[in-house]
Amino acid sequence: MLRYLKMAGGCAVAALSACGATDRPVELPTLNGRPTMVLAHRGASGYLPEETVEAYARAIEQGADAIEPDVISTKDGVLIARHDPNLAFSTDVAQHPEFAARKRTLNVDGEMQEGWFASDFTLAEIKTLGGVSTDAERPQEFNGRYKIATIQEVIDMIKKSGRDIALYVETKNPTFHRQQGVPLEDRLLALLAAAGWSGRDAPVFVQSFEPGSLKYLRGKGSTLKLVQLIDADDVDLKTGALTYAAPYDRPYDWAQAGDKRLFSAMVSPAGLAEIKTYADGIGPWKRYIVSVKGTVGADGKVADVNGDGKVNETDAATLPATTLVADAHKAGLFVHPYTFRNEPRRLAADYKGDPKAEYKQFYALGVDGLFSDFADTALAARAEYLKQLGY
Ligand SMILES: [Ca+2]
Repeated sequence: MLRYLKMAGGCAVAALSACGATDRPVELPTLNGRPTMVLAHRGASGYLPEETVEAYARAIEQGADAIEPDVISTKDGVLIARHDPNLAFSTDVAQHPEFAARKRTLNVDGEMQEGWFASDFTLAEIKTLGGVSTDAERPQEFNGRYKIATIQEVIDMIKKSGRDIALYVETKNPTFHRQQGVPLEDRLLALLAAAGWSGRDAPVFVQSFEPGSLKYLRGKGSTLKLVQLIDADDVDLKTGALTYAAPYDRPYDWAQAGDKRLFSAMVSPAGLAEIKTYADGIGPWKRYIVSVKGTVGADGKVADVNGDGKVNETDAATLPATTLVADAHKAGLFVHPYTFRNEPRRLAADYKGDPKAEYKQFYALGVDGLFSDFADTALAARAEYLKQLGY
């Protein structure tokens, strides 16, 4: 296997003959030996309303290795970047009286949702909306100012950058989109092919929680790099065990087919071998790799260790890493966990409020990429990690 080797002291492998005898090669623990990729989750979503042109532009400026749009469809079949088909979650649609009558209740992956759905709007209509922050504790001053990006616009931004940046798309709610009469996969393949991106070496990753979506793409003969996402509902802070509750218990296409397995089935050796038949990598929630556990008090409840009145991961310590990275690598699958964030309120206690500590832990564990809302911090941590190794 070709390894990405550099010699301590900054001597590259290509210049091996010119290196001194004291130089030693450092082998990174990733599947291909290259540094972990930093994947800008929904663009620079820690700073700006997610999945807008501005959020992707910021992530490109930050130097991300890939930018991640979720893919949903408009009524007129245009693929746009948005996490949820329900526009109420991430746009100012509720402030547009001209669309008031468009509000309705719809079944999304088994959950009845009230709101405005992208599949009821044309692209021209959606372009009149502004993106808003989906996190009340992040900056709100940009709400409504930036337009929703189309996937074509994101592709154009990558090409215009002239840089080696990958497009990391997720087919969102694929079964739902088929039910709405606007299936995603063929349109996505056509869009990518028109960009000249159709082969294995294209700067593209396609991820999905639904195996059926990835299998459909493979069945169409696509050799693009495909990534099986692996979710869970939460962590039981008493034990560190992952919990499973709908709709985060299993892929929706499994639920539809009566397949009773949970997402957890995907991380067993048999599950990984099955994924390898139709995908190239996995995108697990990071707690499948490093979970967290709180302190149980005399009352049998998880203690509010830092005394902030809330019981959450900031009161919990990380557990030893699982074997998932090694197991997946053994199966020939790369590993891209999600989602890494800067806010102290989201960090386990032993990172002591320093998001770089969490990144460095995962880099050392050999993850091949990671999704971050703050690509700039992930990149800074990577530079420090590589420097420590002599790069
Ligand atoms: Ca607390």
